[in-house]
Amino acid sequence: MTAPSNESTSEMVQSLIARFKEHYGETPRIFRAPGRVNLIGEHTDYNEGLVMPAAIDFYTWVAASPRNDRLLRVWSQQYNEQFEIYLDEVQGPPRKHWSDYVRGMAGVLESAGYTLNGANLLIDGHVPVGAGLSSSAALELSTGLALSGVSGIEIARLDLVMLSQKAENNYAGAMCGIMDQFIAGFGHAGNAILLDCRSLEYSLLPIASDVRLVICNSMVKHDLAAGEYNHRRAECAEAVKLLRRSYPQVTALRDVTTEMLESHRSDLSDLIYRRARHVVTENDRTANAAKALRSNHLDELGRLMFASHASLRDDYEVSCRELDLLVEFASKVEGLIGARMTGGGFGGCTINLVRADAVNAFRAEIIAKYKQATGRRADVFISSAAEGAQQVKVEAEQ
Ligand code: GAF
Repeated sequence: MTAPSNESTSEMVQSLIARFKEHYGETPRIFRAPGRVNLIGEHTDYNEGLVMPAAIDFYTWVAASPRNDRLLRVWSQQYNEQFEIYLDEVQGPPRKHWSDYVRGMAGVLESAGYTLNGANLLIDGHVPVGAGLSSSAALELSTGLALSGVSGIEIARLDLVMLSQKAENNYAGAMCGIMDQFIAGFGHAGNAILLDCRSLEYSLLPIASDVRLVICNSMVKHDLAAGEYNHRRAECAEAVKLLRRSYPQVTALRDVTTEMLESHRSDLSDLIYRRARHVVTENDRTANAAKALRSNHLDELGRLMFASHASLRDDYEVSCRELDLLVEFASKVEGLIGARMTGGGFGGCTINLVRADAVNAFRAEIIAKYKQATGRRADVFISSAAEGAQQVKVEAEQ
C-alpha cells in the first residue's frame, strides 16, 4: 500500500465530479467523512469511559445523485467494483464485503423510519483500510450523509453517529464502541476531543499549532483482531459481574476506581484483574491527558501516552511486536512528545505527537529503523486534526 496524500479538496471534488459524470452521466453532490486517530483512551469506549480522538485529513468521499426508483447503484473506486441492491432488500447478516457498510447505512436509516430514495453513488476511500484508522466509520458517516442528503432528509448529527455504529454492529458484524463514529461525525479542525462515552458529552482540546500528528503504519494486521476484540469485551463484562458482588452500583468499568479494584483484587483471576486495571487506569490517564493538553504540559501528555501503550501491551495484551518497535524507536527521536498504538491493536498504526520542526527527521529515522528491524517499510503520514463529516460545496454552489 502506498501512503495516500492529504488531498486538496478542490482537486478531489473536480475529479469526483468528472468521474461521476463519466460513470452515471449526471452531476453529483459530494460528501466526505474523515478517518481518525485516538490520542489516548483505548478500549475504554465500550466500558463507558473517556476517549480522546481527533479526525485526520484523510477522507472517504461519496459522490451521489438521487434516482427515481428504490435501487442503490454503488461504484467503489477503491475496489474497482460495482454493487447494486434494492432498498427493500438491504436487511440481512454480514456478508464480509465492503458493501455491508453501504447496505447497513441504508438498512439502519430505513429501520429508523427515514424513507430513502434510490441513489447512484461513487465512493472513493483514502483512509487506509485495515490500518486501525477507522476507514469503516468514515464510510458509514459519508454514506449516511449521502443517502439522507439525496433523499432530502435532515438527520441530527448524533442520530447519524448512533445509526452508523448500529450499521457497523448489525450489518458488518463488528461490535465496536461509539468512539470512531462519534469522531467521524463531530471532528473539529485543529482539535482533539475529550468524549465521555457514557453521557456522550464532549469538549474540544486545541492542539498547539507547532505540534503534528504523525501516524506510523506498521503495515501488519494480525488475524486475531476481531476475535480478540470481542474477547476483551467479554472479559470486561466478567470483571463488572464479579465486582458487582461487592459494589452493586457498578454497571460498567467506568464506575470502578483503582482503590475499589485493588481492595477486591482477590475476587478476580489475574487475567481479569489485569484487563480491568488497564481500563480503570486508562480512564484516569485520559482525564489527566486532557488536563495536560489544555494547560500545554506536553511532557506530561507524552508520559501518559507511553504509559497507555505499556498498559495496552502488558495488561490488555492488544499490542504486537511491530507496534512496540515503532513506539520504542519513536521514543528515542528528537522532537517526539509521546507515542502509542492507536485503535483496536494487533497491528495497524501508532500515533506520535511530534514537534513540527522535527517531523521530517522523525519520519526518516522511523522508516529506516523499522525497515532494519522488520524488513517492512512503514508508511508515515503527517496529519492535522480535521473537521468531521460534511457535504462539500462544489464551486458552482459557492
Ligand atoms: C476500535 C473500535 F471500533 C472502537 O470502538 C474502540 O473500541 C477502539 O477499537 C479501541 O479503543 O477502533
